Amino acid sequence: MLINTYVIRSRILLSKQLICQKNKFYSKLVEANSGDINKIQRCIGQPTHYSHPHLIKDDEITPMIKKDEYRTRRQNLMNRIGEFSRNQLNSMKNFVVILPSASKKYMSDKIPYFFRQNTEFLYLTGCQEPDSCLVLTSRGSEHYSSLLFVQGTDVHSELWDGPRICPSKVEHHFGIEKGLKMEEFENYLQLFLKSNPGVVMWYDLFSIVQENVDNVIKNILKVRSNMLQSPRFFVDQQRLIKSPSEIELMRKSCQIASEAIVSTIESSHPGNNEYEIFAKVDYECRMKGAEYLAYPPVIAGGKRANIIHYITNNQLVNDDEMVLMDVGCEYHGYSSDITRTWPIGGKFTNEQKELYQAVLETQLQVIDLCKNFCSLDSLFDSMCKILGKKLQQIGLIPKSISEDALVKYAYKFCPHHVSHYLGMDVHDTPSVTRNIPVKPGMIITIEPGVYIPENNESVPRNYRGLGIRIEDDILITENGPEILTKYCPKDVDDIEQVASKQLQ
Ligand SMILES: [Mn+2]
Repeated sequence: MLINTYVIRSRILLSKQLICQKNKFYSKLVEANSGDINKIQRCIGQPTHYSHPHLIKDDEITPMIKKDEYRTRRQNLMNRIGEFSRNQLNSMKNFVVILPSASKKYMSDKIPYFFRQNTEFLYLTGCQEPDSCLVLTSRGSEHYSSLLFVQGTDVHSELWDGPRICPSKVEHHFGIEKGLKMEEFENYLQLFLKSNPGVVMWYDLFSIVQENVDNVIKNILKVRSNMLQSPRFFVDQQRLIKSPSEIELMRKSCQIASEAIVSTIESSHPGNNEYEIFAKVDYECRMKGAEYLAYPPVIAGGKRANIIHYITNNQLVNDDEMVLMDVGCEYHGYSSDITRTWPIGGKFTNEQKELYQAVLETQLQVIDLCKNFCSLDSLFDSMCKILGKKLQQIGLIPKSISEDALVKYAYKFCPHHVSHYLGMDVHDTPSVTRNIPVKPGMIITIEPGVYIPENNESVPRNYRGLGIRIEDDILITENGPEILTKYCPKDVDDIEQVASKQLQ
């Protein structure tokens, strides 16, 4: 076929022009965009709406938590401390709250550990920068000032570790009034203390979060006699009651871990090494969006379940053994904490089933007791009584003994508490006592267990070496307990079904 060459030539010319125009347009577009991107990247050391629009909405600082919520948290903390100062310290004077961020830590020469932000600092700022410090100052009125000290930009460090925020962008990104360079921290504090004599400093001297900040405070205390108080209790009090967005994050964290555990139990089989089970649950959690596991998991086959914090996870699991797996994940700063125990071969032995049933029934009854809003300590007392009676029925505890003796016996079989608060940290808000009534908005674990060491000759041989724990995460609501880990099966039949899924 013949083709008119003129047409072809003119088409080529036309398309060349078009390409040229297009190129100019694109290069301008790229220039404009890269300018913006460079600007943004130069200023921020963590995901934002601009860099991670799939993760963070435009009014959020971290996923699902808005700038306003962080602002309210700081305001509430200042109100609580202000009220305490007036009522308990009889101090109408100004005060300053100093909350350091975590430091970068190294496992060996220039090799960093994965960074995890100090929880209190993260709770009040949403900021993921290491070696920073939040300073809140009150001048006796309702108004308080917020300052964030950051390391600031540095070409060499940023080449290795990625972008850092410029102090000038702190207000825009975190809603904190002012950003300053960390190197100005000591001077600022000295000046503030000088112009506000007798000011109370709220800083926790007993847990060193960042050595740099700690040294500054200690140096100041050598020459000044300012009163020092720890803000920890007040931050913990606040963190104890979860906000609606925190509850949603916890729901998701619990759902991810639950589903990961189901897949892991399904794929487990006799002859597995514990580390294979570890790898599977870790993989599943991350694939579902969790950043990492919330703590080193316990994957304990057979008698190793009796070592409460067994994290070696390097032994083979035999056919007739159970696996006790205590694992949770961290999802955008919120931790789940679940334990399941299952027969690796898909079917419990009679003794395993009998003990499992005792632990499960105890757990269900203790969860139900949450509707009475009793304290964690009183849940523990109830757990000992309920479990003790069940072990009496099985014949592992003598029948005719006093209630006191029964509780002591049960405690021998379950030597840990039945509950702790849960949230951003696995053992959340540890400065809050466990003898206060639970309230709506709190999240707690319920985790009874039975552990029978191999050398316990007071029980029949077939029970020796068994270890079982069942743990769920519970949100306290006005209408009673809500099990956030409900997607993780635990009934005998369900567990056997899941455990034998790939063995059939
Ligand atoms: Mn726990």
